[in-house]
Amino acid sequence: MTASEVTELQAALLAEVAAADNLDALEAVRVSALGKKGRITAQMKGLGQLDGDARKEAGQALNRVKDAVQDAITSRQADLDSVALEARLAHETVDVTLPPRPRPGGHLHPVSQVTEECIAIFGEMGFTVAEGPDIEDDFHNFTALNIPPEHPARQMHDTFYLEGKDGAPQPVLRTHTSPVQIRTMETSKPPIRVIAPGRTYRSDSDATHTPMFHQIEALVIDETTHMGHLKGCIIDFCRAFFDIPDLPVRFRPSHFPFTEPSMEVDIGCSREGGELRIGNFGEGADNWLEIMGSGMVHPKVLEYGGIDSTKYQGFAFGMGIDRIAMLKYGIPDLRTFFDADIRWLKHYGFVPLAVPSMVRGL
Ligand code: 2NM
Repeated sequence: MTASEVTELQAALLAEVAAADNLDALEAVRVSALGKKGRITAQMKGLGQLDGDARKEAGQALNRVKDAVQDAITSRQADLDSVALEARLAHETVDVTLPPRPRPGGHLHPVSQVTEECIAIFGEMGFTVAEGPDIEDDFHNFTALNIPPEHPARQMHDTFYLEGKDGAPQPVLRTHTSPVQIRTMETSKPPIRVIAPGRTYRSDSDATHTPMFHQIEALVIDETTHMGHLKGCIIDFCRAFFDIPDLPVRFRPSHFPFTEPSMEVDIGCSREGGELRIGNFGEGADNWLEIMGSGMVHPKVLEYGGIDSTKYQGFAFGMGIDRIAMLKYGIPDLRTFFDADIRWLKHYGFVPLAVPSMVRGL
């Protein structure tokens, strides 16, 4: 091949590359030039018949053609790729600002929804979420909570005991989420502000009790945490959760082993006409509904959790998630929560993409 023939071949191939107006056409050009039976490849194979300097010179010339053609293909490919992308972008438009479809197929269980609502409210107040095991040891479920061995809450009819190792206290299915608070005390230093939502278990089954239910408990510990903080936190929570700004909240003396003093918390309601309604029904209204237990964490509990009770104090409270879900969403029967009935879920369930938040609403 003469030098001018080489130049001609290069010019012809570059023209073909430039003329390829889609990726398939470009690939065809590449194969016809650089493929196993391509025109450049064929010339390369012919080099063996030349000798010495002639072979070297022709080889270098062909390599230059090959590089030039390869470069042209690469750059043409990039151009065609971006043209193809532009075409797709123009064709496949997606408006990401559109709201989710109004009714996707699945639904969130009210327990999940209410848990998320609580996390949103307490999250806004600066609480973080803590979790712990469902299977607990005797220490975290009872002893550290100042529940002595003879306490009725420990008896077989309330607690699911599991098989344990010889000599050691039997493990239990946690009867409340309080052991999570103990574990939090053990592993972190005050100030502490956590909520512990989760499954809990008690050997109890009737119209208002299921053997597995859900609790959420809150714990705040700092040097000067006091009852005023407890009251403000609980009142704010109740009003936010039920979305009733003037909801009456009442604290009634009570007793728990793990708090001193202890208070039960009631919210205002009306039972007129046999129908329960939560809210403010005016001066002199005297209908109350218990929704949680609360108190200042017992110094012995702080010490069991490894916290110096001469320096720190705290408050805690707890409530049943299933129960507050029934109250808020008017679900009459607790046992239906665990029937896994798809029609029930469709009726009482929530749209998964409508995540509760204090900004967009619960
Ligand atoms: C309740 C009522 C009152 C409570 C206490 C604790 C802990 F671990 F800090 F001592 N956690 N939760 C508590 C206090 C729970 O539920 C009815």
